[in-house]
Amino acid sequence: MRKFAFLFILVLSFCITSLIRVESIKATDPPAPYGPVPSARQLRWHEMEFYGFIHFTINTFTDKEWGYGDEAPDLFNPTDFDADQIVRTAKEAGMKGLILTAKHHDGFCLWPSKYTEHSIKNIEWKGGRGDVVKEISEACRKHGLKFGIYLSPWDRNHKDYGRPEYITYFRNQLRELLTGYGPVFEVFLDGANGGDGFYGGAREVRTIDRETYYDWADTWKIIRELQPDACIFSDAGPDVRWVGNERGIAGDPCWATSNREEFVPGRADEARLNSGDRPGTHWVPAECDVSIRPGWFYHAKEDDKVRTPQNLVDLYYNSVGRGASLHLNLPPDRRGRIPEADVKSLRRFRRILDATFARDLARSAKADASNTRGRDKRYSPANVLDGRRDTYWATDDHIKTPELILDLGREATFNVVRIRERLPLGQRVEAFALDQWKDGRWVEFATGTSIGNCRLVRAEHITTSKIRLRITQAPVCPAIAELALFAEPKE
Ligand code: FUL
Repeated sequence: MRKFAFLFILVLSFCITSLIRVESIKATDPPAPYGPVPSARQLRWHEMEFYGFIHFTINTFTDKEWGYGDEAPDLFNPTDFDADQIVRTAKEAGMKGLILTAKHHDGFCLWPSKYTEHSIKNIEWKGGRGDVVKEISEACRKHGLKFGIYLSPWDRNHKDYGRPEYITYFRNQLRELLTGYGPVFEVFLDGANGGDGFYGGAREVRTIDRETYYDWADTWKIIRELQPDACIFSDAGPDVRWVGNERGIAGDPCWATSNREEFVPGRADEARLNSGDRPGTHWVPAECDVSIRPGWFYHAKEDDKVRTPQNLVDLYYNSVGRGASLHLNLPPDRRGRIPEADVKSLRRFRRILDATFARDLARSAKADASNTRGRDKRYSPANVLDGRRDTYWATDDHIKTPELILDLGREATFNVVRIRERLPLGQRVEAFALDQWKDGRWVEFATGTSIGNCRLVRAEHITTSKIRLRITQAPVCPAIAELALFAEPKE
């Protein structure tokens, strides 16, 4: 009897320890985050990927890119302003938001600001009751686009520009824009600053100390207080950085991290902004701002210089496809509408992207990996196939250069591979390679560096039944949220 009891206890304790072991395998902790990680507002911004810019002001009517600041307000006189047409065009192009130049360098305000007479409230258009900021922000809400503002720090009209009083003025205007027009997803703070201007009639050159004049830390606090979800854009972030050029081309690599404290808005190393800093002190992803025409504002002489659909598609791969965002400018014409040529090009661009990304050719593949973290299903290689950003494949901590194979079950033809990392765990991968199964062996067809939010590898069309992702360099184990295959339509 005693012997039986002893045996029973032995079996029971064996079962309990095995259960605990199984439990501990199941309860494998996620990998520790590596380096800087994104904030909640940055994560929301990453999901947007593609949004628009609207440059519209007196310059549209004077055929200039930079107004001097002495323009008569009544020059602003759109003949057929249509906020709905502007926002619909953006939406049909696939944009997730729109940022409007509420005030450009010439100082004219597209909303009836209390703090200046140089605004839309003192013109004949709409009897002085017009408000472009209101109309565009409301049309954005109606069509489900997020709304953002551009308020030029440089103001060539204002008499106090260059003196402390102007900072109060600038901040008052920020407050008006951030409280009167609903939620704002991004505040775009331009780097162009200081030089000659009207300045209330002084007509002189004024320069400022870019480091101290705006007391950016306190100015940014106003944005945080009034619109905590808004990302702040400038050369120095703090949330989103300029990509270092206005051609819409992110670096390769383009790290989402930057040593942002080494930059000042309006004074930055463009090459470093283009590639980011690795490992970097902060998460400050890049935004590629670029215009669909040569200028930022509408000029009739550029009507035949609208970017082609294929050129826009290339921009998409060179920005979104490198982990940055594409911020594409659409300048309304003197009617106050996006011109037909631009609309046409955007439609075709959208059709190409839709045809490409409509179907992930790997969706029903079988995924296998050289290692799965704790052999736990939560980190299964199959997670790269479910189209979600919050599930991912990860490996044990000491496995930094694993591989993942997708067996497509049949031959498929593709030329685009999309890879995403699990962003809340930081940017982990430093280099990777892709192989196709060809004539009974693996053949490499692409290599790359940074992944981050999105890496689009665009290759020749490949027909194969299996592909392999090899992580070839990483300081820690990878966390891959997506591996997907697409085919660009052949013209
Ligand atoms: C530049 C400005 O000077 C241009 O006019 C435009 O607004 C562009 C987005 O930023 O720095």
